[in-house]
Amino acid sequence: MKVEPYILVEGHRHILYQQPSFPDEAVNEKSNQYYEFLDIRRSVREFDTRPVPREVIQNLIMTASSAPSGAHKQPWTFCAVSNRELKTQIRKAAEIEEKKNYSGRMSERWLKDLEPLGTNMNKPFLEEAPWLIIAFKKIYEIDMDGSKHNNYYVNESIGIACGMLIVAIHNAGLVTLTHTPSPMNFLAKILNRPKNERAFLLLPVGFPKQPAYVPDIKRRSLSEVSSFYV
Ligand code: IYR
Repeated sequence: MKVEPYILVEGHRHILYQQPSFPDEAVNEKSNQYYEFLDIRRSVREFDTRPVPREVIQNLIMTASSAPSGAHKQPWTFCAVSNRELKTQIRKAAEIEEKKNYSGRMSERWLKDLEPLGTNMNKPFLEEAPWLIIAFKKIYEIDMDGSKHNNYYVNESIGIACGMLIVAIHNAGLVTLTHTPSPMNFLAKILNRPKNERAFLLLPVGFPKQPAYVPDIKRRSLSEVSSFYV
C-alpha cells in the first residue's frame, strides 16, 4: 500500500506521523524501566556550585516547549536566570512573601502538612542554584494591530510543559524543585515581562549538593491512585 507523505484536511496539510514501534515485550520493559527511572526523582532543595552550561538549559526548555497546548498556541515563556544580581533580587522578594506566608497567610493545617518536608521562609536555593527557570503563562496574545486574543487551556498547557521540563531535568542528571512563592507577581516585575505574561512556577536547576538529603516520603500505591474499568 502506498502511503502518502501528506494529506489535506479541510485544505490544511497533515503530514505522515512516524515514531518507533516495539514488540509487546519491549513495550512492557520500557514502560517499567521508565517508571523506575522517574520514581527515583525527588524535589531537591540543596544545590552544588557546579555550573550547568547554557546549552543544557536551552535543551531543557525546548523539551518543555514540545508539550501539547490548547490549539497549539504554546502559551508560555521560560525565563532562564543565571545572573547573580537578578537571583539575589528574586530571593529577597520571594522571602518577603514567604515570610508573610509562613507567619500568618498559611493555615495551621497547611504548615503542619509541610512540617515533614522541612520547608520554611528561607530560600537559599534561589541564589545557590546555577539557574532559575521561571515559567510564565501567556494569558493572551497581542496581534500586530494591538488586539488581544485569549489563549486556551493555559493552566493545563503550561502545567503539562512544566511536567515535561521536570522530567527532562531529571533525565539530564540534574535536580529541581517546584517553588511557588505566592503571590508571585514580583517575578514579572523583576524580569520586566510583558503585560500578557503571569508567573506560573519557579524551578531552580542544578546538580545536587553532595551529599544531599530529602524527606523520607512514600508514594501512594497503584490501587490508591487509580481505578480500572475493563
Ligand atoms: N510556597 C511555599 C510553601 C510551600 C507550599 C507547598 I503546597 C509545598 O509543597 C512546599 C512549600 C514554599 O515554596 O516554601
